[in-house]
Amino acid sequence: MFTRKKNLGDRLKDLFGVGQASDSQFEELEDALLEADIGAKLTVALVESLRVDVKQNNLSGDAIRRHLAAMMEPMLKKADLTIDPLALNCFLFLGVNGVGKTTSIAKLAHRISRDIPKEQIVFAAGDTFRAAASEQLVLHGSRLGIRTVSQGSGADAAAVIFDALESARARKDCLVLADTAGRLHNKTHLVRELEKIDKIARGKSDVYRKILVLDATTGRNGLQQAEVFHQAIGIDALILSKFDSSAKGGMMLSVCRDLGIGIAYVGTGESLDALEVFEPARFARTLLGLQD
Ligand SMILES: Nc1nc2c(ncn2[C@@H]2O[C@H](COP(=O)(O)OP(=O)(O)OP(=O)(O)O)[C@@H](O)[C@H]2O)c(=O)[nH]1
Ligand SMILES: [Mg+2]
Repeated sequence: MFTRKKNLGDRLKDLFGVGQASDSQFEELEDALLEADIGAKLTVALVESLRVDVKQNNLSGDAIRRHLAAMMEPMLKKADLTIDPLALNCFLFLGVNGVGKTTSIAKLAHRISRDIPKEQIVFAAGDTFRAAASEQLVLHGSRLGIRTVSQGSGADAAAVIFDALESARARKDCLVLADTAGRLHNKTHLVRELEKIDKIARGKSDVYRKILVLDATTGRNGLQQAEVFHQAIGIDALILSKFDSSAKGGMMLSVCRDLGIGIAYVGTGESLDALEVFEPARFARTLLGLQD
């Protein structure tokens, strides 16, 4: 199991008592929000307006945290990843090394296979950079009963995704979940490779979504990752992985607000079941340690 560091919720739990909130309590709140990756500007703005509301409404104790959660909720955006059952859908998974792309593909397939026959779901092993990457996806596929299109390491990622989409079209499959290598975003030639994949996936599918996976434990760096990928090819939805191991994830407020991208799912563990539909209210409450 994880050794949980003292996270935002734990820090805030006992911060505000029954009496009037003091300046030092608001300072402590500010520190805690900063440490939870909320970002300096947003933290200051949140605490400022919270101070006013607390005074005006005479809030104390847990009511302060609940109020803060309600302030955060509209800053968080929900992304829709609805699948058109009569079309060929393609979800392209992006993200830096080790964030949880491949695991998220398996989790999402597991989830979706409740609604769509797994025979109509295909994995595309587009991470051709690492030798073991295709095998990892093939293994997930065979456990789940899902076909994987792969060409092994060193192959052209765009060609693998092309093949997967062509065969899916021929077989009247419904969904292609395409993996990519976790290093595509910051070198010019690699961005060009991403653009090539993007063009093929767009041209060969009816519904196409680019999903960026962000690791909750990487903190503010997640915002930079989102900026880089969004600028390179445009991102439609986010998956926040590893929200279980730290319950850090405050940077998602900035990602939603600054980039206007919504979150579709939250990964809460390594098992196939550990993928939850993102709900802004629930997320804000979890972040602040308010889960029921
Ligand atoms: N605790 C926890 N672990 C996760 C979660 N999602 C993924 N992991 C773990 O994170 C590690 C990396 O996951 P992968 O899915 O291989 O990540 P990736 O982005 O495909 O990595 P590369 O292919 O190397 O770029 C694995 O050990 C996963 O089990 C999650 O939501 N919670
Ligand atoms: Mg992978």
